[in-house]
Amino acid sequence: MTTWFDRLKSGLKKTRAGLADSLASALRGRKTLTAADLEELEEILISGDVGANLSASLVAELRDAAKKDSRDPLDVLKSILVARLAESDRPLRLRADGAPTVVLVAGVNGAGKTTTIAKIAAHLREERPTLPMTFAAADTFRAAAVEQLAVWSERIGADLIRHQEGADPSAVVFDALDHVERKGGVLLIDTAGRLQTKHNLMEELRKIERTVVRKLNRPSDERLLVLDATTGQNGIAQAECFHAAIELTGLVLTKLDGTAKGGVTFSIRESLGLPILFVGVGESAEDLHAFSAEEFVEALFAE
Ligand SMILES: Nc1nc2c(ncn2[C@@H]2O[C@H](COP(=O)(O)OP(=O)(O)OP(=O)(O)O)[C@@H](O)[C@H]2O)c(=O)[nH]1
Ligand SMILES: [Mg+2]
Repeated sequence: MTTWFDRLKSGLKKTRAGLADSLASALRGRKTLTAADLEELEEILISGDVGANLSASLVAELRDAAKKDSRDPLDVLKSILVARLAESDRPLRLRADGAPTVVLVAGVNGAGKTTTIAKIAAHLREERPTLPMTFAAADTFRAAAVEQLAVWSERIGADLIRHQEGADPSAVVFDALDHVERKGGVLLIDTAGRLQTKHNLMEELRKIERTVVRKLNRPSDERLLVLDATTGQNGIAQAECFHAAIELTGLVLTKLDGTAKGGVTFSIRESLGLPILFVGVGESAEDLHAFSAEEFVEALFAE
């Protein structure tokens, strides 16, 4: 059986080739780091989608740390990268007070929202076989979106709350909240993904969140943004837009397997200050996993 680490390692293959291997050959075994070395390093980081500001600050940190640290400079850089990411390590928060946990999942078209919901639910099902789970099909924009969620709900054994195509997404959420107030457990809300520049989508998300607040007298427990890693630095602008609308609590970074831009993980973490809860490296449920900074950096630089 392939372990998660193997999957992560293989999912990060392109980023390794585009970023980690170059970093390793620039640093491994070096006794001293010259100004030219550091400059080269910064270029590698920037071209690996780590972002200009973060790249400069990582290089400065490495320059200072390498003077005091006798380890191989590559290991020093790895420690720095882990430290920068580690603040973000936390699992999905499930409520412990018996009230339902509400997870709102947002993101642009095709980012992986619906499949992420299915994958999270599949994991929860395995860990907590008796936990009631409900999906709210609040992507009422396309009938196919509801059908996709319906298939998953049957496979996983989750209840599905749905209305007809074109219905008000907030009305679906209202009914779903009604359902979980009785049933308890976890409610995962799937939303539409029309472009973030469209005011409508953001308005719709705000309205969904307002519905939760009105009905439960508290905000949703998690407001997750699913980001497609292949969008690279553009993902940051996207995330800022969603954050302004619904005050995100965390990120899910999907499709790391499809890109050499996995370095964006570091700049997303740094510029948004939001935890990365899950990363995805493929289409099956086993390809989504809770994020760990240490594991991520280890897998990225694995030989
Ligand atoms: N390779 C790869 N594919 C993924 C990953 N996550 C999701 N996908 C695929 O991306 C495609 C879109 O996923 P969906 O979950 O339907 O995306 P969505 O955000 O719900 O899309 P809309 O509902 O159209 O806005 C599907 O074919 C998924 O299998 C991943 O980590 N790696
Ligand atoms: Mg969807």
